[in-house]
Amino acid sequence: MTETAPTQAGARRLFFALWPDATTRDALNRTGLWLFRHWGGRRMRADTLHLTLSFLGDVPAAQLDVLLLDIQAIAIKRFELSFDRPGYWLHNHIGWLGLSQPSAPLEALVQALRDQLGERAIPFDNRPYTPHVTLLRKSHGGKTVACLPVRWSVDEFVLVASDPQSDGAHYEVLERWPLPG
Ligand code: 2AM
Repeated sequence: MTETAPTQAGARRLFFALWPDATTRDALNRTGLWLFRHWGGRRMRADTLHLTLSFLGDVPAAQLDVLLLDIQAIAIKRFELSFDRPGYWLHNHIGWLGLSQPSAPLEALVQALRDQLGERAIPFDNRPYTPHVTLLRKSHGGKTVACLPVRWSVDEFVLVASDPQSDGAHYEVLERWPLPG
């Protein structure tokens, strides 16, 4: 998706996400290099790699306070994901890594977040959820590529602010919610 400057004064561009630990980030980054060799484009910086759970867009400061204070822990136990499916979208030239099998705990986590946002009348992008880690932008894509799966142990979700800059978006993790063990 295209990053543009927030439209409202004091608003911040926010999204909920899974943020990888160093080992997972390195594995994702290596897959990004592998896909880049096949499909070209611009690699995402390693420090920006993430899985979006719910994209909110520009959120006014007052609603950010509601998010920080009011979003409740979610009673979904820690779980594992296997990112084993590379893909390319023609419409936005993104190369990504996703899941070949749906993940019930991931879908439950996304739904629980959507429920909490709905209860608080906080708008979010409610299109069907397609889990993917963006690895390449402005890519030309190409023939199907096989990748080593990247395992991701999910033990928390985070709220992130996106700050568009000339070298791409910079992200700041604003808050973390651990999942029960
Ligand atoms: P993308 O990587 O497929 O562009 C920050 O922009 C994060 O929110 C990215 O992971 C981005 O997905 C995701 N996102 C989802 N919907 C978006 C939208 N409508 N505009 C911008 N980013 C969006």
